[in-house]
Amino acid sequence: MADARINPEAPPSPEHVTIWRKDYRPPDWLVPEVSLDIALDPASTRVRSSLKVERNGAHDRPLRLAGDEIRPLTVTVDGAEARWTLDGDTLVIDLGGAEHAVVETEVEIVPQDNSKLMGLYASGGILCTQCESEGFRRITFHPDRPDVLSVYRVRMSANKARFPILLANGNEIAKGEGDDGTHWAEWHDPFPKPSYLFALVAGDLAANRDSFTTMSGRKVDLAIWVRERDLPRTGHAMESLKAAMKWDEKVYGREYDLDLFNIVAVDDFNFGAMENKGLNIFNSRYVLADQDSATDADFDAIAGVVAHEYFHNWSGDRVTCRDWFQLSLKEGFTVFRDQSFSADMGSAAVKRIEDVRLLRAVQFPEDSGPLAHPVRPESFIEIANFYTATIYNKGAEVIRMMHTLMGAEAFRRGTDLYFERFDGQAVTCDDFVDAMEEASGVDLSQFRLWYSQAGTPHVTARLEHDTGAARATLHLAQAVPATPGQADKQPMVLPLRTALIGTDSGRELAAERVITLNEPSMSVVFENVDEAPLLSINRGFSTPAVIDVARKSGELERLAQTDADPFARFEALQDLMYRALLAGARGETVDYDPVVAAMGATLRSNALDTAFKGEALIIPGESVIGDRLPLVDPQAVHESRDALRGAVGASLADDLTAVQAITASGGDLSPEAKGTRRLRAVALGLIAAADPSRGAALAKAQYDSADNMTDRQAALATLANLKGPERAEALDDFYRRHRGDTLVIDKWFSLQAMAGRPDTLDQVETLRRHPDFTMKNPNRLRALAGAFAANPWVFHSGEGRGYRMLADFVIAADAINPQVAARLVPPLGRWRRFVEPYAGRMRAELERIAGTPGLSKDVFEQVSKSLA
Ligand code: 0A1
Ligand code: ZN
Repeated sequence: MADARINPEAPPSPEHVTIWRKDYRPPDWLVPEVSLDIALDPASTRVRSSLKVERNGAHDRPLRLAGDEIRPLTVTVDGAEARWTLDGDTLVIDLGGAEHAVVETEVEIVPQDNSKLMGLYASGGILCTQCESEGFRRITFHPDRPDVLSVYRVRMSANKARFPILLANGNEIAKGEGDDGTHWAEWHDPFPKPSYLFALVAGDLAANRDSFTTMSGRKVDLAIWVRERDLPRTGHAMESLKAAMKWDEKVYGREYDLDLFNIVAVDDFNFGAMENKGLNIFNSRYVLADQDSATDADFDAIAGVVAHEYFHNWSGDRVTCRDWFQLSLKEGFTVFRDQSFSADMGSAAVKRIEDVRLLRAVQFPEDSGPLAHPVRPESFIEIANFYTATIYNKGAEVIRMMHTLMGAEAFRRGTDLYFERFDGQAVTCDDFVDAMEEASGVDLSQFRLWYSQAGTPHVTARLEHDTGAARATLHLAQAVPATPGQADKQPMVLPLRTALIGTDSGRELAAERVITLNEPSMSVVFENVDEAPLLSINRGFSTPAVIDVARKSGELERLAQTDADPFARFEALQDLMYRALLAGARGETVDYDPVVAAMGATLRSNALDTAFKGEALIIPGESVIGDRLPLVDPQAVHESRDALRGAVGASLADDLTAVQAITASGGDLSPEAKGTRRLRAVALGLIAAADPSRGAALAKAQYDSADNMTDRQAALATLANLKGPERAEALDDFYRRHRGDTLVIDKWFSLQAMAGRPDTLDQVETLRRHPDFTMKNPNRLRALAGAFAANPWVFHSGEGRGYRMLADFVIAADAINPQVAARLVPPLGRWRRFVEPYAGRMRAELERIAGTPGLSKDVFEQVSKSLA
């Protein structure tokens, strides 16, 4: 075949090129049908593909099919030998003047050697695929862009004993036995889809089967596929799936469309899970759970991720993205949908607090650092680097703001119009906003800046009260900071849910309303304010902004006690904590009394539920404290936080001891029971901060008597921070008890890497050599390297040793799995935020990574942008 190549010497395409949104062009060729014939074998898989292609518009350009680490064995066009060449990894086929053709190729791939976990790979004896964003090109030659939609027919064959189950998208239409112990199955997916939603799975799997009857009365078969021994841990995922199916019918009017919905759990997976049409593939940590192995947070995460992937069936699969710059079209919207689902299933207040905590911990730093990018980026080198908190979580906040601005009913009219108008199409964020605007009648022209401007807006607020005139005036101003490539910003649309509360009476002086700040500054007048008012602003975190309020003395204390909005009440208490924490970090003398009093009142309040108390009493972590300082001295932040924890633990010892003693049955997953366990954990940590030996004794007792992983893990986390014999005893016991249980052993690694101890870096080094440690498994790598890098005091300790260790992890992991390696870079990328000598040492490690030969484009992009 080689002699048919037009130019066998064509140079490879340059690596690390920047792709721009402005360069988008519709595809030259469409592919209405794809037919695959795959002979599966971990050591050598043959993929024969047949593409029906159609010229798209009038042009004379050849067909270009993307490939990645594959070589064509044969290429034919309409059954005859083709004229083709390779441009780097891209297969270029000359189709002459044909308007359509059938293009067939054959390649060989080696799934067992695929350590990048993109394309077809092996995970613990299972063969599975991951194609988003650009993995399909590692399986076969294809345009592999989301605006090329095809109907897929897939025939798979494999050894029947090793791979008794063969799954793909859609429905199974035929199956049979082959020669030499093989069998085959043919699957057909009637819904046209982009290649990133293609999936297949082959393995020795058992199913938890159930069914769901849709609102129009169709029965859908549901199955969760896992290893036989994991079947008892699939119940929660199945219940979550059925609840999500029902919720999407009720809240969005969306019904499932195939007769079958499969979920498969694998241990080796780069992200959380994947919404392949009719065949979702999951990281096993988001499927498997029981009382003994999973915490409440794990149970909640499973429900959230199962729902997220299911919701993608409409927001992602039926209506997909035109190009990868539009990623937030499906991700922001789907995160908003899964957040709303989880809020409806449990405590809405707690869910909102958790979502905002995550946004502030991950997205705000991203938005103010070297990797800041708009919700709809303008360019990228490696799209895998853009599965970020900005695209997902800030993207969800943008959708939430539309909901706030137009109200639930108009919002639903908008989503109905969006789904109806764009069903079966690949569209843009602007298409979404157009539909919302049209259906609601709300003008969203200025609002669209949320898609194009990066950076977290800063709002300043000051409330004036004229007692004589019984009038209050709220003065608001906004500024959006400069971000890489965007020096000047326009004023944004910031919906601020606001109310005024009587300082003495606690009554509502001005009912809650949405104030839309859309000018650089503005003033809002409230009449009939006959009492000194407290300002309750940005309730429910209605705008993802930093709000700086000029507060009178005592105002936060009053709000922490009286605000009727639980989120605002939480914020007031947090702001009191920050006041003490920041003063401490600046080396000022701190008055702990106000914050201790407010926390005590919260703890003792009869009006507040336990779940809320558990959240509200969490003292902010070192990283988010640092985010509120002009420059960070990690040691000073650590000492300040320790001091506050010690002061609270000592002053509230009796109250804390009382709540630490209250237990909830391990099998009870109600918000109240989860809240009880959460509050216990928070109390235990504070008690130990003030009195380590008492803390150790209580933790040991909690560990020994725990009937669930939440209590056990919380106890172990406290012990892991402490000295004394209980620590090693409990860690050893935990390891012995859960040995071989991958997901729980991940916790064992993390807990030690998260410990706030002077010798934690030594422990991380020891754990790196532990026989259970492997960099090939992304969960395990994150459990160790990701965890210690998220432990600020430890990461910044040892005169740069923590940075060196992280850089070593990045360099070693990059040779195995670039996507996962690249996600370890951001902690070093924050170097500009730190005082010397920290900043220089962090930068030096980024430079060392940058100088490593053969760097992937994933790590190259993160590191070069962090240094720029
Ligand atoms: N669409 C998935 C996220 C995802 C992206 C890439 C992956 O492989 C590298 C896997 C999953 C989601 O939002 O759940
Ligand atoms: Zn998603």
